[in-house]
Amino acid sequence: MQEIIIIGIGQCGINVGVEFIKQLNYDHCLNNVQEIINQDRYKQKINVFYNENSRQQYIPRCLFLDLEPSSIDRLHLQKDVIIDPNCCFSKNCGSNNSYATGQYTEGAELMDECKHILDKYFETSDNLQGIMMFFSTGGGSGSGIASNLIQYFREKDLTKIVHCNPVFSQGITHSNLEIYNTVFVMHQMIETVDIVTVYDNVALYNICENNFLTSNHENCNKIMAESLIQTTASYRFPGFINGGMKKLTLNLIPFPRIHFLQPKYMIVNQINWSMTDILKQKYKLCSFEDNLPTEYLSYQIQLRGNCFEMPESQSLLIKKDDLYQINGHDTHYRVHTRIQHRDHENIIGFLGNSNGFKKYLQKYQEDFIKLFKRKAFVYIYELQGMDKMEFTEAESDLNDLISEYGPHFNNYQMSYDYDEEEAEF
Ligand SMILES: Nc1nc2c(ncn2[C@@H]2O[C@H](COP(=O)(O)OP(=O)(O)OP(=O)(O)O)[C@@H](O)[C@H]2O)c(=O)[nH]1
Ligand SMILES: [Mg+2]
Repeated sequence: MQEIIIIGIGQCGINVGVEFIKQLNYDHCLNNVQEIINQDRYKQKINVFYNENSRQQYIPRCLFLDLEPSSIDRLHLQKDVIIDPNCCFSKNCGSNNSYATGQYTEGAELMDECKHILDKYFETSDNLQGIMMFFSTGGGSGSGIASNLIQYFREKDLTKIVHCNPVFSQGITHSNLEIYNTVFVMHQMIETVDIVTVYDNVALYNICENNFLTSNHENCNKIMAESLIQTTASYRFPGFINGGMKKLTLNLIPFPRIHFLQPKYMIVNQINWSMTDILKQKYKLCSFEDNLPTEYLSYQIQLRGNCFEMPESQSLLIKKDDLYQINGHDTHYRVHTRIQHRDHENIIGFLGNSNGFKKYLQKYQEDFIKLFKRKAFVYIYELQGMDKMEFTEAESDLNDLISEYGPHFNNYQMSYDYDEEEAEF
């Protein structure tokens, strides 16, 4: 059955997770009590994100956690989405925006209840595919509790794919602690997680502006959920080329630590689209910037809808001199979902493993160094039991990742140049 568990942590993670479930309900034609209203077309693979209860309602397989009650309380008041209240946990303390509270003190106290729910999901699933996690890297609850869970999955030696979907807020952070929190949770994500899809609030705000929407969290979450709906469409519906979490990891992650992906998508309602259009202007870029076309190690193109069944559009995507041929290596692959989105005829999604993430990380590296050189705010973390070694370890892991980005991408380039010269002789 290939089930997936959704985990939303902290304010941002819960908001995004709930919005994603709302859009899943819509995409699978579920009514407001989550019964199926279109049996034929949409039932396929609905069990990927839902468990069916005895009243034929589809309840999402999820877990929501926070250190303050407001987001969970709001979740229970939602009228158009049903989430099992036994899968929602909160405390009354807040984290004061500190990773240490989420990871070590208050957050750690939530772990027993979470593990109990997760173990139940592991036992009752036929063939669990993986876990999708949502949180903001800057939040104390989000980053700290996410790290706790990531460590739990590592200790449990799960053979399932752990896919994080963190929201970064580079350049618009509300506090300096967000820099530290981000570097700490990056340390966990670099070492243990299988895939990370990087979302960035500034990029999401830009999409809002370009589409004449108010730039607020609510609209950002809608855009992010739309992108996730596209990413997961091939897991949930039949198509010509099916996708899956394992396939994604195998195809897009050539070096284990280089697993940070950039998501984009584009709604195509006319037939005469061109690849250049899609690449250059019309994509909704939800993540860090890139420098097309040479900076991709690998990428996935997700096609959804009927127009992609035409032979010419297929050939467009595999043309040898395509802009998307990266360093001469044919490192892309496609997934295709036949069933259209209920609102949009055709959508193209994109997930790329890009060197652009290196520049993005360097900004965090600079900000971290500026703060840590002065030992600014370190006492907040020390009061909760962290020591300075954890700061230096997280920093050096980030530095290592930044330096790994260079050689991996350059080696690809070099090996291609070498082959080409060889071929001429
Ligand atoms: N896209 C988006 N970003 C959000 C949302 N809520 C908060 N953020 C951003 O996430 C960061 C703060 O994280 P929160 O999720 O509020 O923090 P938390 O995980 O609840 O942790 P605490 O610090 O304990 O409150 C800030 O940079 C916010 O701009 C949301 O609903 N959507
Ligand atoms: Mg919060």
